[in-house]
Amino acid sequence: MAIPVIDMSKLNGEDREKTLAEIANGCQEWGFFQLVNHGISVELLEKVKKVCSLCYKLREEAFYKDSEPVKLLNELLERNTGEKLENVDWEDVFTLSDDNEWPSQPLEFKETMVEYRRELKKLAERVMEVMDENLGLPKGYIKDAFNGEEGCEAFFGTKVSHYPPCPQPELVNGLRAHTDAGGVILLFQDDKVGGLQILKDGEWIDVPPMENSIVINTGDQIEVLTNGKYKSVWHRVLAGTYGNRRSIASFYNPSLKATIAPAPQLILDPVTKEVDQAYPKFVFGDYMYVYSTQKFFAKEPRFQAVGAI
Ligand SMILES: O=C(O)CCC(=O)C(=O)O
Ligand SMILES: [Fe+2]
Repeated sequence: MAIPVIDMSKLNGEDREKTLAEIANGCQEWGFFQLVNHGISVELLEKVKKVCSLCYKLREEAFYKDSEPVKLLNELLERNTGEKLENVDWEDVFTLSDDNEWPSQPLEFKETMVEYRRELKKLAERVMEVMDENLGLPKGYIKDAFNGEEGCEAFFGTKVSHYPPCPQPELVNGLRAHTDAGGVILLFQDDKVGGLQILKDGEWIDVPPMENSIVINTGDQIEVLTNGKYKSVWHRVLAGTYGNRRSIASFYNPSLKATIAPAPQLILDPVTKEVDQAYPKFVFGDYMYVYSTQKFFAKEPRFQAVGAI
């Protein structure tokens, strides 16, 4: 069993219907799929790998000297109780958005990542339009829902993560299991070092590295918007003894002010034709407030909690 690999260029030719169906299946049955021939140039992707790795090199010493996971793992090993670390992730991470401070080194970092984010945002919007079409929603429905009211704009963030080699990977997670809070996530994984797994039918299965592919997954807001048709899927990253795994996750999320609710077109039971709205309507900022303390727990209580606000 392997997560679907979909050739996105085929959307433009005679295989369009088949490719739409593959994406629908990826969203509905898997919640994760890999896109190849997605239109982002190899040249740009190679530059992104290079600048992110260089950037990490400048952070590496601090990771091993002062970071929370390293300190906690050392303390745990001193106590020698056989416990596992449950409250921390073995990762080095920073986030890029349109209005935060970015690393100033290496010099090509900024220009490369500006271009990368511009391209990835366009790719996210293309993927969302395919979802609109597959769901029978008007073109632009998901994007408009994420933009919210006049004057608000969807949030596009990019999280640059490294999972450095860990001396005791059985005692700590690279990233603890969770579902993503937001909308559509586009992940540019390491070429060689694996570790990402998704929970499928009760089993953890690998999302294998695939050079220059982009992994797509959907978050809790797509689950709400689709009234549960496209479920957000649990995933985690295992720590490893060898290799430093790089992964660059870009999140296309609603504006914090956007109101999110199941699409009216998707709340009718196909058989009884009765209204069956399985999720509440809420403001995304309220959801993030709940998520900030409940990220690594089951999502259903989050929907309940935000519905009660
Ligand atoms: O690093 C990865 O491959 C996954 C990252 C992730 O799941 C997240 O940032 O939410
Ligand atoms: Fe995630």
